[in-house]
Amino acid sequence: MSRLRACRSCGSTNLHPFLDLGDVALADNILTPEEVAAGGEPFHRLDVALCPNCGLVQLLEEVDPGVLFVDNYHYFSSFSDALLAHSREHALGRIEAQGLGPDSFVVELASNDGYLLRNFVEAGIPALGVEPSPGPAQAARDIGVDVVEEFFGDELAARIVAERGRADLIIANNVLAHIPDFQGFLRGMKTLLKPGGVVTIENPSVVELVKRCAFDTMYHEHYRYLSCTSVKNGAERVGLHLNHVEYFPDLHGGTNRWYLGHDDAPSPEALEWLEMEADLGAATPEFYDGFGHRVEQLKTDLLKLLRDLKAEGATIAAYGAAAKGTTMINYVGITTDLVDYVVDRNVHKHGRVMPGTHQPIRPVEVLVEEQPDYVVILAWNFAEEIMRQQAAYAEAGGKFIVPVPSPEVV
Ligand code: DWN
Repeated sequence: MSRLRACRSCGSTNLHPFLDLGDVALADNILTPEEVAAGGEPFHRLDVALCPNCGLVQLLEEVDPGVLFVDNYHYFSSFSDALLAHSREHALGRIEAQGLGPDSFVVELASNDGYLLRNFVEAGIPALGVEPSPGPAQAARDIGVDVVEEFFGDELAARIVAERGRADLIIANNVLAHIPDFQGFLRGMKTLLKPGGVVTIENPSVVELVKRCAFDTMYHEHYRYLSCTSVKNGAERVGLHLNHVEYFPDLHGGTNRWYLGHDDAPSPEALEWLEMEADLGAATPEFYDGFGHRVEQLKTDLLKLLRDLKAEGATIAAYGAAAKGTTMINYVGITTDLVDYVVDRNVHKHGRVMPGTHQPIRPVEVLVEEQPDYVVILAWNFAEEIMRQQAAYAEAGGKFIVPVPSPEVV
């Protein structure tokens, strides 16, 4: 663990802290009850600052990625039908747009369980995943995806080029925020990308995060919170250029897809997004000041709602042992006297407990079996999918609580 002294992108030391969530458990450190009883569960300060020089929002306390993404990391992308559909659409779109075929080469950084590369493998297009977490990496191999089980950076990029050549397409979904060395990761992309090739990067937008009060998407796995502005500035520092921007409002609380290339050829959409962020002041302290007060108000409102319901004798569970769920329950203080357990479809999480507050994680079928009066949807980014899936629970009288942007019983 280390405290940040200078911006991870431009090196400026003029950082502007704007949110402090206190000591929070590690988001995906999903322990067994025995591991909790053994003691030593790590908690780290979760505080965030803006670099006004380049617009990058970043954590001030960095936890070693080897601690975050190896032993107890149980995040598997394929447990979301919506994400699988979204990823397949992107893969097929790139195959068509770039005319990818058997002589092409596609690399995904943070390829997880093969949720996306499987589409290229099925199309007969040579593909390579880079995934440091052993569980997801093995799950990818089990479906025929070739994986390098390492962290990506300058050195691995050069090794891939030497062994496999440069890539026509590099995909990096929900990973540019996940590695301490922001510029080294981007330099690796520059090295690996074939002339005329395309990099696509997906990540939740920090602008939407602030607008939606989605403070719970801040956790130690996310070293930074990205905007078109900060991605453009970071990319240009290594000789890549932001050439196009797409937006997916319903994915992970509002996700941008940024297209980078060796050439500087911005589309009208890219220029519009950069202008919109400039008009909002997304790289200025004023845009972030006041966010802390809104977060504190959400905490107060959610705690009051849960305490009032418990005072009425209600039973309350939660849905989604999500990383964002860890920040929410730890910062708000949703202990086991308020929420009894958390359900999740990810079987790798069953029998374990939520980081920090230690609610048991159980199969989703429990909701219909035990019919708690309320279910807090911690994975609110999938609320529609989850409520559709749990229609039987709702038909039997169960009610959902969606905590973001402000707590609401639906
Ligand atoms: O950056 C990251 C984001 C993109 O994904 C990663 N560092 C970790 C992860 O964050 P998260 O865990 O908050 O993401 P999810 O995908 O919102 O987590 C959803 C949780 O809910 C997973 O544990 C799976 C579960 N789930 C479920 O039980 N039933 C999800 C769906 C859609 C469902 O129907």
